[in-house]
Amino acid sequence: MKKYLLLLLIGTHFLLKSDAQDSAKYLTPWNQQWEFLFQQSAIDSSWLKVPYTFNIYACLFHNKIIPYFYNSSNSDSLDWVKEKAWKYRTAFSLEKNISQKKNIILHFDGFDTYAEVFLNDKKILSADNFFRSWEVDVKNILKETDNQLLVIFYPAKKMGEQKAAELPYTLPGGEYSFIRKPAFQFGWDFAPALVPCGIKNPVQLIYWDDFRFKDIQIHQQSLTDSVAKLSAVIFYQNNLKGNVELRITDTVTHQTFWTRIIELNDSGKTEIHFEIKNPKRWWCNGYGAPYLYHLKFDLLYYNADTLFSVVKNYGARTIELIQKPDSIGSSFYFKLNGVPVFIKGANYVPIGTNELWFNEGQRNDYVLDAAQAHMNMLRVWGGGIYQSDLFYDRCDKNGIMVWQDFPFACAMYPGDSVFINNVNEEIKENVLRIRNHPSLVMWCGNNEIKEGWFNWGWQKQFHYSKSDSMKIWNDYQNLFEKTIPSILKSVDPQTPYWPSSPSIGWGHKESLQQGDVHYWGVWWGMEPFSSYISHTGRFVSEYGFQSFPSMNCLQRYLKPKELHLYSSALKVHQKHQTGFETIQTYLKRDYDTTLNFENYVYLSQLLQAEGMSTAIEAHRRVKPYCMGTMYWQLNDCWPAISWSSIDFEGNKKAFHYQLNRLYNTYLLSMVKNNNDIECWIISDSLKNCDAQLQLSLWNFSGKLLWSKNVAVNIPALSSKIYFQLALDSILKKYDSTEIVLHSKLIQGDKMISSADYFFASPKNLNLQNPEIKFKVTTDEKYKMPRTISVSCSKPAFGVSFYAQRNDGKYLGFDLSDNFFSIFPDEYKEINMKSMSAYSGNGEDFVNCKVSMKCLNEVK
Ligand code: BMA
Repeated sequence: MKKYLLLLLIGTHFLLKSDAQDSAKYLTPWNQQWEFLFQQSAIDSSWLKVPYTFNIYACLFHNKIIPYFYNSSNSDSLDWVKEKAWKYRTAFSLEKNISQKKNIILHFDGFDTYAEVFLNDKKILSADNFFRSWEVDVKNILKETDNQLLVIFYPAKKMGEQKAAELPYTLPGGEYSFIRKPAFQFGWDFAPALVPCGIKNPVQLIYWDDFRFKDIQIHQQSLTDSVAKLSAVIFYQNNLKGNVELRITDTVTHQTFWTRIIELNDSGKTEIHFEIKNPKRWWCNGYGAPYLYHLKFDLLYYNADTLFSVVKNYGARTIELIQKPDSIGSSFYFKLNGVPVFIKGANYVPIGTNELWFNEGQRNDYVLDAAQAHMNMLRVWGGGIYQSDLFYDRCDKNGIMVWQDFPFACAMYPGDSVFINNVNEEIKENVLRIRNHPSLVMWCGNNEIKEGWFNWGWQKQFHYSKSDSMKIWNDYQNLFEKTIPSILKSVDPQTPYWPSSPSIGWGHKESLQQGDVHYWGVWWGMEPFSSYISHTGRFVSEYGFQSFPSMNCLQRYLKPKELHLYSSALKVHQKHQTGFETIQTYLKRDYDTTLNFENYVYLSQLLQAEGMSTAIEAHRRVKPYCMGTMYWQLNDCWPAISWSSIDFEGNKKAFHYQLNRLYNTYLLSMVKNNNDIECWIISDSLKNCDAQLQLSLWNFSGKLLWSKNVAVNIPALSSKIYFQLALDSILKKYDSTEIVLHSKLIQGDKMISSADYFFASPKNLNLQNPEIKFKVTTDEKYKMPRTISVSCSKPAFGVSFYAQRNDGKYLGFDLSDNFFSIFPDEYKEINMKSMSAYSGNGEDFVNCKVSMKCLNEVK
């Protein structure tokens, strides 16, 4: 240590003692007057105030020019917004300490999408990619006062159309194929076609004299139980000559990993190597703690002034995607730290059609919701975006692994050099940004393009000649099988790459024998839920079923008179062409359908939960044949009737509450196989476990007809049948419409799983009034419901609680459990985890009414 200090003094004595570190000034709508130009007619225009975001729809709404774009059918009448060019401007002065700096740049962390930027009437930038950031040296353009910054956005749709017209053939995807902008913004089967423009993140003026820190990339060279060998590449801009001291410490344990002299150079890049002894591993949720090292890098020079100080998280883990040929096809599973992990997850879509730039942190924390539902992976879907740093940080912290699609979906893309170069830059920038996160476990080229090319009839639909076809497919291969893998090879060689999800369309039997599959036989194919059982696949990365969002969500965005099944405004929020009919067809198979709107909303959620339970239980039962299940879709990008398990307001649907059972480490699953009811237990635990399997047969009048206790020894990481019951033996004695088989798995005095088996479809069950008693206790301080205790006299199903204001408006909330079944020998206490007011008014909670619905009453 002493030796290094001495060297440091000698080596750096000629450095100027100045404030060499870089600093930044933000030009945000909060600290700066920003305006946008609203041109009503050729002669009538005015500059209006930009609110908290530059998003053009939000700007127009806040200036009372358009109604709220998510409400009623408003999104349908806003096409004019995307046809226009929009201008934004601000003026700023420079404090002395900035204007005298040797270097000043403007850093733009993203434009949506085609932007021209002018500073003091001089064009400084043309941007053409939503997914990139940009920097411009403005030192010689800036003045001390009254700097004018102007950004003009050109309509992306028109830009796309122009580029499409230059090709001799049509590409599926239309204009969005040509534009590096999130595809779903152009309209999807869960998203409206609101095509926004705007500055994505706050503009920064960055200034420095001699040294600017840019980034640190940590590479794990090797990992064993005794040592993690790491390298760190530091990127910077530098005018300093000589040596400086670099320290690497952990901000939590205060352990020092490195203190050395390094030499700054003109190439702007220095690589160092260091080690962590006996590293603690980063594990995914359910398999261990997601341990993170918080590595603080301090770069100091001789007088101990700091050139930069930055903290980077590092998680010690290895990841492999194993595809090994076997007697059926080939495996598809992830090994984390050498352990095969059964993936339980969901597909993640952008959290707003307009991306709520700036305030993501204040929105619902979906990553936490995923972790609490025992998930271990999210797939960031290719029709959306590369997520924000906040998202990956949350995944690192919660042990949620990330399967990241590159943003290409359901279309063919051009292959010209301008497009490919643009994509090249985009991919390099984003891979470098995301790859340091231990949660990142897979890059995937695109969503459903290979499936589309071979199965969706594009060749016929767009009348491709043989040579068109060859050219388009070559462009595909060039991008997803050559360009992207070669970038990854140089900047992120350790993360697995999968060119297209899925590899084979669900109509082919091979899709169930190798690779990942998007199984849409249910919903798109209208097959019964039971076909999930015969179509399990090796890794099911998409499957899903729609339901209505909560009444709380519906009431927020639709007027009371629009809340009925034939409402045209409601239809606007259903973006799947035959969505309503599909829900109704499946509902009729199993339930008495109703015209009562609130009951319909409720039944649609039970139906979704039933379908998804059938799928997830089937996927888990056949492990390790199948090693992953990721339903479509976790969240919504606007108030929609969609496949999501959490609605746009953050309310969990019946299905999401069910995940607590379905994705738990232990799962009890009862399924009919010929004349038997098989009782399976699936374990994702790394340890063996002794437990009691308790089975009981009830009739709907609340009488216990039969019961049995079985001692079970459940091996680690297993799926097995522990009990079989002959159907005949039960149906000879009892009427199938009068009974239910209830099972519980008990470890010690804790119930670790439970399941119900019905002998007839819900609509044929003679359910009775369960005489539910519930008692609500109120929080003394906030006067809001705190716990609900529940008991019943007869078996009750789909028991669901609601909180309403005095005027009937539903409040949003998160309960510890909801939509559950309860039996006469059980007592349940559920907790209010959080509540959201209807009108931002805490008064809403005070004395709100708690009500209950259950299937017994609704059917
Ligand atoms: C999947 C997705 C999306 C779509 C969803 C529901 O295959 O990749 O394209 O929204 O189906 O149809």
